[in-house]
Amino acid sequence: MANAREAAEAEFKRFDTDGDGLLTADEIRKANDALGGQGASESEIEAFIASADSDGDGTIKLEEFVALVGHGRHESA
Ligand SMILES: [Ca+2]
Ligand SMILES: [Ca+2]
Repeated sequence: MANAREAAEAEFKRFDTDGDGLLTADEIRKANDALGGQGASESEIEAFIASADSDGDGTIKLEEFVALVGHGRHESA
């Protein structure tokens, strides 16, 4: 599913506001606010990171993000 991966990469770049190639909790919080404005709680953001952070460094890199959202969970844009 190349399209799903491309969409995930584009979304990752949109989330990664400082462009360092890693999503931090702060960036995820801002992205979540921008997307839905549902005001995710700290624990929800931590749970999201924990679910994606396969190497356990506390941030989400592109391949971790793609692995998470590339499973068909991503909406076609
Ligand atoms: Ca970043
Ligand atoms: Ca990680």
